[in-house]
Amino acid sequence: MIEAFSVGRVNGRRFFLGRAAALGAMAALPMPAALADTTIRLPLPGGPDTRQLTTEFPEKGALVLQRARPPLLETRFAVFDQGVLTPNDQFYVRWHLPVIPPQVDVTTFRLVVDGHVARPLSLSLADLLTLPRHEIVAVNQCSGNSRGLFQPRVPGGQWGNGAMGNARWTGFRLRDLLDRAGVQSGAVQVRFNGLERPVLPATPEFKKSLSIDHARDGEVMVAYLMNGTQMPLLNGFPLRLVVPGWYSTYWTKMLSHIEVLDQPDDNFWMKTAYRIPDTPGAAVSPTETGYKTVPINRMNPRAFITNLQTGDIVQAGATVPVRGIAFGGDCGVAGVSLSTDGGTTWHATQLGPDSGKYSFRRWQSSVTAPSSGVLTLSVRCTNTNHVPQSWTPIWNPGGYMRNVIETTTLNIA
Ligand SMILES: Nc1nc2c(c(=O)[nH]1)N[C@H]1C(S)=C(S)[C@@H](COP(=O)(O)O)O[C@H]1N2
Ligand SMILES: [Mo]
Repeated sequence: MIEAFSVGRVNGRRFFLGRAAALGAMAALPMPAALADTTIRLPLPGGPDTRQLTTEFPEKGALVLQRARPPLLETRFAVFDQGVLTPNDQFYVRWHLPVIPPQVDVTTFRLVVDGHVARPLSLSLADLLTLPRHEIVAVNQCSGNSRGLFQPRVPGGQWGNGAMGNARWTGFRLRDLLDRAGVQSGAVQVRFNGLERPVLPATPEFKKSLSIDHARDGEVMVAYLMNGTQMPLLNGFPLRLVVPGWYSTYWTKMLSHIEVLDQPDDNFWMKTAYRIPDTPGAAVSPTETGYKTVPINRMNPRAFITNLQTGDIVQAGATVPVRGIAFGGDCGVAGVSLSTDGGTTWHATQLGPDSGKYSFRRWQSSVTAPSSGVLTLSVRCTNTNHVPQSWTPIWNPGGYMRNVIETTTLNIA
């Protein structure tokens, strides 16, 4: 049984109501017959071309199974064509350590804030709901999204492009919480930890840190709702950190401990893992060694076509609607352009409503199919910091930060 909660309203203030929801333990949900044993096309260079879909995870619909324990579940790319927000039951899932609580008791749960603070705190969910409410729409993207497309191939989860999602996050600013605890002078970083644990005590717990200024910037927040509703357990119920514009490795799920540090964090997940080359665009050549590295940080711009796939067939001379999503990374989308000639000429597409600078932005356009051969559609986002996507795929041994211009090739009938 998973102890879930619903959100109610008393005296105008939202609060959590504990309730035992019969969601079942992991892997216990019945699988709709239509989806059992279904595979999906997800071709990666060097294979495989197909993947298994799973509906076996609680509160989750059909996701691409990359690994079961700890779960790595990818969003089916077709989901991104359906709206600007990624539905909670379709949102990708990534965990590092296998011992994830199958339930969280919302009445006994506490968030601890300690370390270099004047007043260490241990707060219930009800306490946390008294903090001023804050909301943002933001893209949550794994550092290794699209890693499976790296050539030469690199170790790690072989994701396609579906290790990302966009949601409305509701909660409170981290700064407001830190102010309650009273950060002391000399604080340099803030470290975050969740409820899950490794199998062996020798394995380092999953802890990530942000600089004190970043943690207090008024954008970093702790969310208790995702798309206006209870967060799925696997996406961090009951609380998760949201770090707009930064890769999701910092977005600690099941957040239970916040520690203000007066020394830089040198735990494994900061010092050794999730580091990128300190080079332009985090790119190195596959043979390069001895370069300096830094912790991965801000996201870069990306754009995708969502209504067409390579190999689709269009009629000669037809008007082809083309649409998709884009995001600026660590800032907004300035524009999305489309090219049918490999980048010699670009034309601007029409942008959809702006849901905030850290959100997906929808775009649309149409092109005329040629009389024969193929139609190649390349799409490029330029962000409001004037950073465009480029034609050269970056490479680094972690398989991080892919953002090459995407090209979809259609066949003419
Ligand atoms: N507690 C906890 N939080 C975590 C992780 C984790 O392993 N444990 N993984 C991080 C990484 S690397 C990613 S990509 C995102 C995935 O978020 P999602 O599962 O909600 O899509 O969670 C982040 N937060
Ligand atoms: Mo990740």
